[in-house]
Amino acid sequence: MNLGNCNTSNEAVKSWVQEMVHLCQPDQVHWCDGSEAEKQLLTAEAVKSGVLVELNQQKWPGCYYHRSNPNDVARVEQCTFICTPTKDDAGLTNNWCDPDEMYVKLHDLARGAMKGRTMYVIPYLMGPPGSKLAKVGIELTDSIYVVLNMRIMTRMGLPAYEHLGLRRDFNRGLHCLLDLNPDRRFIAHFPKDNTIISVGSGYGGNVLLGKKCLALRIGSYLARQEGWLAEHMLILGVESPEGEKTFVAAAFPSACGKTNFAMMVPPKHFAGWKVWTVGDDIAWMKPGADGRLYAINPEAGYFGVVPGTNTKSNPNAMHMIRRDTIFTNVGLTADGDVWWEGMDGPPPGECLDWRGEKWTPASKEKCAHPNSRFTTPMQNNPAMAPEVEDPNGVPISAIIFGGRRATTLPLVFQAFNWIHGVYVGAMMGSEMTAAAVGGRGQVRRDPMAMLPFCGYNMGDYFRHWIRMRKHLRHIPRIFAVNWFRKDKDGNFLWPGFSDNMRVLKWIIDRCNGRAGAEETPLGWVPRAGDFDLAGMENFSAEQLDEAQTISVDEWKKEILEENELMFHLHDSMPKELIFQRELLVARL
Ligand code: OXD
Ligand code: MN
Repeated sequence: MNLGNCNTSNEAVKSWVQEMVHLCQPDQVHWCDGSEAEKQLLTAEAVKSGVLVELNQQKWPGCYYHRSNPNDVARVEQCTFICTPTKDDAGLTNNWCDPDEMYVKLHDLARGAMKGRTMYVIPYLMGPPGSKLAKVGIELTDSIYVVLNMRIMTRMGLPAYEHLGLRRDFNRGLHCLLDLNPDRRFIAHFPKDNTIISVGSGYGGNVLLGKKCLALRIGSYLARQEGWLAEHMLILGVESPEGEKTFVAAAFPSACGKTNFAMMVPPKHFAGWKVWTVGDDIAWMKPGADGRLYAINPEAGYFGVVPGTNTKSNPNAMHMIRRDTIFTNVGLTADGDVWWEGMDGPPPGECLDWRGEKWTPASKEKCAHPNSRFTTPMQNNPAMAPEVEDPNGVPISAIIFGGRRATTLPLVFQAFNWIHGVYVGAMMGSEMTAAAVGGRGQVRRDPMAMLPFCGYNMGDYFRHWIRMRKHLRHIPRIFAVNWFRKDKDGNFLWPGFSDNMRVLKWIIDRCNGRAGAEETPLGWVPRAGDFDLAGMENFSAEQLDEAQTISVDEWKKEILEENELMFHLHDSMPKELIFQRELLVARL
C-alpha cells in the first residue's frame, strides 16, 4: 500500500504508520502538516461531506458546526481500559484487560476498517516547543473532524517532528470510527507501550487522543516513572495592581467550571487585578532546580462545555469563541447562527436542536446537549498568559481541589500541610455531570478529579503525590473549595463566577503570608475580617458563615462515605492517608 506523501524522515514513525496502514487498509494516507492551507482544504472537504456546517461568517467568522451521532456525546468510562501487564497495576478504579488480549480484539476491529476512507497522520506536540516536559504523539485517524479539532487543541505538524527528531519515544495513537456502534466502542491504553487505540466513537474526549488519553492516562503513568505530575487541573495567574503574579493550579471534576475559573474577570471592586489563563484542563508539573513546582499546559486550545457560557459566567470565553471555533452539538438556526441554554439574549423562535430536530422555546427537550462543546485556539483568549509559551512553565504557589457538593463541603479551607492536602484531594467527592455517560447528580469519590483519568493504581498515585513532597523546597499550599453549596431551599449559597476572585485573593494572600485564618477540624478557614466582601450586592457576612459551616453530623456521614474508596483501595492505600483520616476523626 502506498504511504502517500510522507513528511518525516523518522524511520520509527514511518514503519509504525506502514504497519497500521497494512492493518486498516485505507484508500489513501494524508500526512498532516498543520498549515493554514491544509486547514482550508480539509475544512472545505468537511463542509462538502456534511461533517461540518459553515456558520454565518459575518457573525461567526471562521466558525463551523458539527453534530455527533446521538449515541456518542460524552466520554464512556465503562468502555475505557487500562491495559497494564497485571490487573493490580491498573488498580480497582480502572477497567483492566490483558494487553495481548486487547490488542487482538482491537486489531480485529481495525482490520480493513479504513477501506474506502482516508487515514490522516497527525503529528502533534503536547507542551511548549523546547520544554523538557513536552511530549510527541502521532495520531492516525479516519475522522476529518478529529484532524480539525487536533489542529486547535495541540501544536500540530512541524513542531512535533522537530521535538521528536529521530527518536522513537512518541505516543502511538490509532483511532477508527468504525460504525459508531456502542457495542464496539473501546478506548484502550497500553501504558507500557505508550500506545492508545480508540475505536467506535467520534466524541472529543474519546478521540482527541492528546487530551485525556495521552496527557492524563498515559501521562500520569509516565509521570510516576519520570518524577512529575500529570493532573486534571487548570492553571491561572493572578496579577495584583502592583504587578505581583501568583500562579495557581486547580483540580475540579469535568464540567464543574474549570474553564470559567481559568478565565475569570475579577469583579469591579478588584480594580487593577487581572487573572491570566495558562490552561483550563490539564497541568503537567515538575519540581524545578530551585525547589519550586513548575507547571506547563500541554494543550494549545480549549475544548469547553458550552451550555451556561455567557457574558456573565465567562466574558473572555464569549469573546474567544466568536471566531475560529468548532461548535459540537449546540442548536443551529436557519441563518447559520448557534444557540444554547444559558446563552445571552432570548432563544430563537425556532431552530434545530443538537439532534437536528425542530426546536422551539416551548420544546421540552434541551436545544443544546448538556455536554455540547466549543473547540477554540487558546490565542483567541484575551486573558491568555504570555507564560503559556515558556518552556520552563510557571511556578505554582497553590493547589486547589474542588468538588460540586450541595452540602458538607465549605466554600474554602486550607489544608494543614502537604500530606493533609493530599488526603483532602484524595477523598474529594463530587456530583457527577454530563461530561461522562451515566450517574448524573450522584455523589462519587473523585480523587483529585482524576478518577476517570489515572492511568495506574490509584493507591500508587497517592503514594507518588506524597513522595513529591521530598523533591520540593517551596511547597505549594493546598486548598479545598466548593462553589456549589446550597441552602435548605436549594439556592446556591455563594454567587460564584467573578466573585470567586474573593476566594482566590484569600488563597494567594495565604500563600504570600498576608491573610489570617482560624483553625478548624477541616483545616484553616478565613475569619470574617480575612475575607473581602466589599462591593457584593445582597451578600452578607452571615451568608458567608452559612457557606462556611462545618457540620459534625454531615462530616460523620462523609467519613463513612469515604469508606467506599478506602475499602476499594485497601491493599494499596498509603498508610499516611489512613493516618490523616484518624486525625480528622479525632479533631471532629
Ligand atoms: C473534559 C472532561 O472534556 O473532563 O475536559 O470531560
Ligand atoms: Mn477535563
